[in-house]
Amino acid sequence: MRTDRTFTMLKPDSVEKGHIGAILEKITASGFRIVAMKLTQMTKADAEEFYAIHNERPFFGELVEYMTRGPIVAAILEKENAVEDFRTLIGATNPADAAEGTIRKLYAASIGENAVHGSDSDENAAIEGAFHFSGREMF
Ligand code: IDP
Ligand code: MG
Repeated sequence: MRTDRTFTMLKPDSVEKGHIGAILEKITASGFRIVAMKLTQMTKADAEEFYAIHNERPFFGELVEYMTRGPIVAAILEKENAVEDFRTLIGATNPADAAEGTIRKLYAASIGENAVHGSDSDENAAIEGAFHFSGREMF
């Protein structure tokens, strides 16, 4: 049986605040295997493409600015039921609504600067993983 994959980014605020280690520890302790990982910085064009689905939203400019202001950790994660379980682990988009113990509850500052990304479907996980990694970088 195929094991599911999801895609994540530890966003610029997580890197700036020195939270990479703590967040990765939480992810691996929750049973996710790291399939691909790197420190990288998105260009404005990259972020506009990655978040194209939100380009009509009032916060789009702010989102692109935030996501390009410094490096991120991009990673592909593997686990049974990866997409849904990872969304549960990170918590609600707005940390004020996120459950206790979730990554966003622990590390996010606001609905905009919310520490981590998690894919919302298997289809988007594959698209987003391929956006950041070549086949040779996936294990
Ligand atoms: P998600 O990351 O929980 O899937 P989405 O609705 O897909 O949330 O939004 C993508 C990202 O856009 C969020 O993670 C957050 O960084 C940003 N964002 C979402 N809603 C707002 C908002 O109301 N104000 C500012 N930024 C927002
Ligand atoms: Mg989303």
